[in-house]
Order: sequence, then C-alpha cells, then structure tokens
Amino acid sequence: MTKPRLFSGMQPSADSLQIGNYIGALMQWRGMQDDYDAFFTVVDLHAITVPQDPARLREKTRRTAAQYIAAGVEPSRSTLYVQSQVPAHAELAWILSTITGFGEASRMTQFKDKSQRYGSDQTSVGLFTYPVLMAADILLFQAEAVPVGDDQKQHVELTRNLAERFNSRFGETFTVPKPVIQGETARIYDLQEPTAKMSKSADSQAGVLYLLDDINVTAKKVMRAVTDSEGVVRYDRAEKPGVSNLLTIYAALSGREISSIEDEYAGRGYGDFKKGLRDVIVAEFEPVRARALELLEDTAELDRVLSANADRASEAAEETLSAVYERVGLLRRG
Ligand code: AQP
Repeated sequence: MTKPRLFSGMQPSADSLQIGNYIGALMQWRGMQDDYDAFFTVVDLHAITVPQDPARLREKTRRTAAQYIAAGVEPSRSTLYVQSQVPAHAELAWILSTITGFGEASRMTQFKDKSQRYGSDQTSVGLFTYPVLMAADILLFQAEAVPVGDDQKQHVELTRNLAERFNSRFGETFTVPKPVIQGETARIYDLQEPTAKMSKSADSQAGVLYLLDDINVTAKKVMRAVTDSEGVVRYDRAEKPGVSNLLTIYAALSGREISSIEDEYAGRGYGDFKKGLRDVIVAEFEPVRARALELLEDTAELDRVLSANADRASEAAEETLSAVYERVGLLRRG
C-alpha cells in the first residue's frame, strides 16, 4: 500500500536551529517517517522574503539541511531537499496567486505582524504572497498531512481553501491537506523572556538554545534561565511561565510526564532542577551537534545528497504541475 504524503519545512534563517524547532518539528518529523512518504524541505525561497546575505544564505541552507539529517531525517527514506532546486514550487505559486483573493491574502495575521515590524517600505510583495508559496509547497506533493506549529494554522487553512477552489473551478486536481498541529505543550518559549516564542532569528541570543552552540554555552543558558521567586517546581503557564517552559522542555526530551518531573524535584530548589534539565539537553544535543558538524565538513557530499533528493522531489512535483497546466488551459510544448 502506498503511504500518505507529508510535507513540512523550515526556513534557513539562522546558522543553527533552536530547541523549539527541534521539539516542535524535528522530533515529530523523525517519528513520522515510517508512516508517511515524507518531503522535508529547506525553504530558502521563503527565507528571501526578508533580506538575506547571499553567501550566508547558502551557508545557512547547508547548515539547516545538515541539522535535519543529524536529528534523524533520513535522506534515503524521506525526500530532503532545498526548495529553490525544484522550480515547480515557484511555478505553482504563480498559478495559485491568480486564484487567491487580495482581501483573503491581506487577512493573514503573520503578514500583518511582520509588515508592522518592518514598516511598509521594507515589506516585500514576496512577504505578502508567502502563504501562497506555502500553499504551492504543500499542494505540489498532494500532501495529506502538514505538521506545523499553531502559528501556521491559518496558512494551512488558506491552502485548503485554494485546493478546494481550484478543484471546483478546474476539476479534481489537489488533495486537500490537513494540518497536524502541535499543541501548547510543544511550544517552546525564550528562556530569558518566557512569554515570547523562542525563535532562531531572535534579536537577543541569550534565551535561545541553539542546536549547534558549544555545549558549555547551552549549559550556561539553561542555568541562567529566568524562573520566579516561589522556589517550587510546578507547571503553571500563567503564573510561572519560566518554570513551566523548562518543564515542557524536560518532558519533551525525556519522554516523561510533567507530573513525574514535578514529583522528582518536590522540595528541591531550582538549581537542582536546572542541573537535571541541563544534563537532559546536553545528552540530547551532543550527538546531534557532532553529526551535523561532521556532515558540514564534506559539503560536496551533502550537496550531492541534496541534489539527488531534489531530483526525486522534482519528479513528484512535475506530475502535479503538468496536470495543473493542462487544467488551467496553458498550451503545452509539443
Ligand atoms: N518556539 C517554538 N516552539 C515549538 N515549535 C517551534 N517552531 C519554531 N519555533 C518553535 C517550529 O519549527 C518549525 C520552523 O519553522 P520556520 O523555520 O519556518 O520558522 P518559524 O516557525 O518562524 O521558526 P523560528 O525559529 O521562529 O524562525 P524565524 O526566527 O526565522 O522566524 C515550524 O514547524 C515551527 O512550528
């Protein structure tokens, strides 16, 4: 039996991924490879919707791919490739933009947030059409499942609407995908500002745990994490965001229930708790970091793996794209 398709990706917007990307995405991806025919993409075309330094972008793209592999995405089992190496993404995005309403695109909250942050003169049209490109990413592979954070839910909803609209206007063409949303427990917050989502391209790095950071740096950041004055290891997101965030990380990496960790540290201070967490994180990160750095020592081999996977992705993408061109009425080359 053929497996259902899955699509997901991350932007190469930093030298290293952070623990939120690891817990919220990579750990899930790793576990879904058995049940799905998965496409995992480094979405560089999405990354250039905000300014990037060209040489650094190439470097970050390789680093992101290396971290996917180091975290357990297997390029021999799943299709792991770089978005810009498969031109069908951009081609389908154009077609979908012609059936997307201007008002519909204007309602995307991520665009509103980002454009407010950068100001309208610094905001590109690419940033505005970002969700249409994301729809193309997903629909190109007829993906049924799209594992995303809850901040991306609105974009997957738009993707579903576009798929249904296209199907009803031009005939059954696209699989209508479903988001696989990671709930609040999978959302990781900044260690210094535990009410803000942890981000790899955050302005301050003090509260961000990067996968590729030196292990001593990571250990220090954990020990300096913001907590509170109560001194009790207890989950309470509203009253104790710092400690709750640390508990979420601990539980996700150790596979334990939050209540069992609370019990273990009952009557002990935050110092002990942080040391326990530090050890869990270091044990998880050390092999991933070592493997990623090893892969980055041989970029020729990494590039070879990526282009072989891009060939595989192109083949799958072309099937959808030629059906789309046909349905829309574009005259195909004879
Ligand atoms: N803090 C987080 N907690 C849980 N999951 C997270 N993800 C990101 N941050 C957290 C998940 O990681 C994937 C990365 O998606 P992306 O690279 O497209 O960008 P993002 O979601 O905007 O992630 P960042 O780290 O915050 O990147 P920048 O700084 O570039 O904006 C997604 O699956 C996301 O849910």
